[in-house]
Amino acid sequence: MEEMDIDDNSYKKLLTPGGCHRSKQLLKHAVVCLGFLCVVLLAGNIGQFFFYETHCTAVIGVLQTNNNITTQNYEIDSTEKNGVQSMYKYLSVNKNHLEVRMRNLTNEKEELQKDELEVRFRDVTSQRDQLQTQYGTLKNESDQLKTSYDEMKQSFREIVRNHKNFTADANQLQTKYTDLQREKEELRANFTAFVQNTDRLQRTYSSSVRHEKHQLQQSLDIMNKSKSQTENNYKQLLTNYSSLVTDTEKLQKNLNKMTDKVRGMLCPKKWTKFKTSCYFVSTERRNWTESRHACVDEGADLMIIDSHEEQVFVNRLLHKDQNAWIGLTDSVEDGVWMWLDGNTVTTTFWQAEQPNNYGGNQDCGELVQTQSGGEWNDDGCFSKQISICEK
Ligand SMILES: [Ca+2]
Ligand SMILES: [Ca+2]
Ligand SMILES: [Ca+2]
Repeated sequence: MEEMDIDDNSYKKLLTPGGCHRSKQLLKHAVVCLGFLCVVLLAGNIGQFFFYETHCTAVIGVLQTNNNITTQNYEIDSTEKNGVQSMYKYLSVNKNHLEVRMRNLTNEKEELQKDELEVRFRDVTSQRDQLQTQYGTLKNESDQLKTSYDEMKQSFREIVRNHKNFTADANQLQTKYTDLQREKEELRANFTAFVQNTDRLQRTYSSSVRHEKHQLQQSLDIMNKSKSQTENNYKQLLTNYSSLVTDTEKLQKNLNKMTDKVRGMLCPKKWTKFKTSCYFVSTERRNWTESRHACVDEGADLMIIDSHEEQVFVNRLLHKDQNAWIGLTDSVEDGVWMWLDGNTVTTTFWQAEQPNNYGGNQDCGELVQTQSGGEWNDDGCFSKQISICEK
């Protein structure tokens, strides 16, 4: 009967929540072991119960039979009767104890199953959350991969397009290379022909050059002879030219004499003759340009003083201190006085401190009547005064 004592503290210590939560794996093993142990204990208790029930009933029956026999045959030993009764009470108490323990074990088993389900639910929930997180991560990675795939696909298309372009360029370059090769061959052929021609010319050069040199030498001799003849002819021509110039000068002098005679005989009315020229002093006042136009209209021009004698003659045509335009100007280059026939003035009869280009605007010359035969002054061309024409 002592083997039926069970150590409850050991079971409780093993089945505490802290022990069950060490690990999922340990819990599973513990639950399996506890279940198996509970089944074994339950079977043992049930066996004990039935054993005690059977044996005690049998013992009681035997004892009752013996008691009846003993009562019938012998005097009943009151001490043994009390012992049997004590044993019966003990067995009854033990039976109740086992029933209570069985209920406790059943409750503990249900508690353990409930805790296990909660733990499993939490584990499954945690795994679901992890899977959800992993699913999100995988989805992001999938999206990134898809984006990368699209980009790579686009890049691949560009590469294919570039490849096509490169291929086309390569074909063009190949065509150009072929053309260049053909041109190179043609140039090489031309160069070879050129070299051959050069060699042929080089061979013929010596003989032809010698022949041409001989001909040139003959031509040079002929030209030297011609040169001597030409030089002689040139000298003769120079002599002839000098005699012609002399004759021309003589003719020109004769012509001048004839002209003087003609002019001496003809001078327009109101014009005054001096040597070979005719002079006219206008009465109307005009500026220098208008005065010249008036002279030109008469077939003349503003007078040119060629000598002091001519100036003295003209000076007598003017009244006392009268000014008259003559054909003298420095309008082309200030300070460079020229006659209207384009000749530079050499002999001058300027007044004292003239020409002074007064006011920076005196470019036309005038004859000023004086007792000494007249003097020159530069005046503004816009000034209106009389003029002297000569033809
Ligand atoms: Ca003159
Ligand atoms: Ca001037
Ligand atoms: Ca002046």
